[in-house]
Amino acid sequence: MKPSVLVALRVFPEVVARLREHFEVETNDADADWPQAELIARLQGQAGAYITGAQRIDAALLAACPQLRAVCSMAVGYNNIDVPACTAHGVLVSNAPDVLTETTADFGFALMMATARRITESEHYLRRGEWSKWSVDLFAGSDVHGATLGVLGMGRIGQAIARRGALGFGMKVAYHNRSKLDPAIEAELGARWVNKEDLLRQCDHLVIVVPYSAASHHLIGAAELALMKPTATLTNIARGGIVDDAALADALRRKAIAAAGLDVFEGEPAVHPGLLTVPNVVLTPHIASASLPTRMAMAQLAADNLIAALGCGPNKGRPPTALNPEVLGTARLA
Ligand code: 8YV
Repeated sequence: MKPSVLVALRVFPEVVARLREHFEVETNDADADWPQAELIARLQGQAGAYITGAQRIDAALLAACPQLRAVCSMAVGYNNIDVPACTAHGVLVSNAPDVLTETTADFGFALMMATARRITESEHYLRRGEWSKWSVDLFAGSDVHGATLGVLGMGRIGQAIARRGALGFGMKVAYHNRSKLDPAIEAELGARWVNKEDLLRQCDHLVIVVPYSAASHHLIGAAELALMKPTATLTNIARGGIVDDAALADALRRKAIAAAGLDVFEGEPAVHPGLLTVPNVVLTPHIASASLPTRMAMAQLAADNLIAALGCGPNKGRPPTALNPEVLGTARLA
């Protein structure tokens, strides 16, 4: 008998068809996120869960779903999954790194440019019919080329953004990360490590790409925003909760920084009301990885992982991007 799996989000039909070659598949065709109790109820008897960033996999869920053997996410960020608890329960976890790096970096750069050059703010003005004449400082923003790019979190996506800035736009790159880059990569990017406070003080355009964890909760709040130049911009494509949205809305309202570009929000899809009423912010609905080819690659990678984790397909027993491969071969997955 085929193992059964739950696909907790609406995903491309090609991907579901592939999963059906190996599994009995229950899908979420309504495309609405199930409340936690319903997710747990639907996971009863399922060997695998195909998820994204919106489903919470915690110790209580694992205890309530003893048949679960693999949790495969089509997102790179996995702050919604308690990986140590999964490991303790012998449940394999995978995420979807690499396939979205360049697409997400494209978007981060685009959002930073739209923020610096006030693209949506000026479009709203035009759409409101307020454009009556050219004037010398109409929506004058700040330059991107030649400016100092500050990258907070220098992982794969941070480096891809830095590369765009340094090689494409002649930007000076400063970064802050727990670990320093390999000197050869620093040289290629012309990137210099600075502490967080200096990064905030020096940068013209800050781009936030750190993973979310308890340690990065409100990494940027009122005190950090106060260090930034009044001409600086802040772009967040990482996770809601890294920036204190209430403090950011206040800083934008007071023009303590010039502008912000936000793809992620605390408590999304809700957005802090203060951010909806200030003009100097570009807001997008968590779409940094959303090019069709990339979303397909992310979805297929999650399927590759699930198929392999549950002992099927060409990678049988070797899920390509497992986060806790140490559970392979243990009781639940043997
Ligand atoms: C996803 C992301 O779209 O991969 C991630 O970590 O943030 C995005 O690419 C999002 O997680 C979907 O929930």
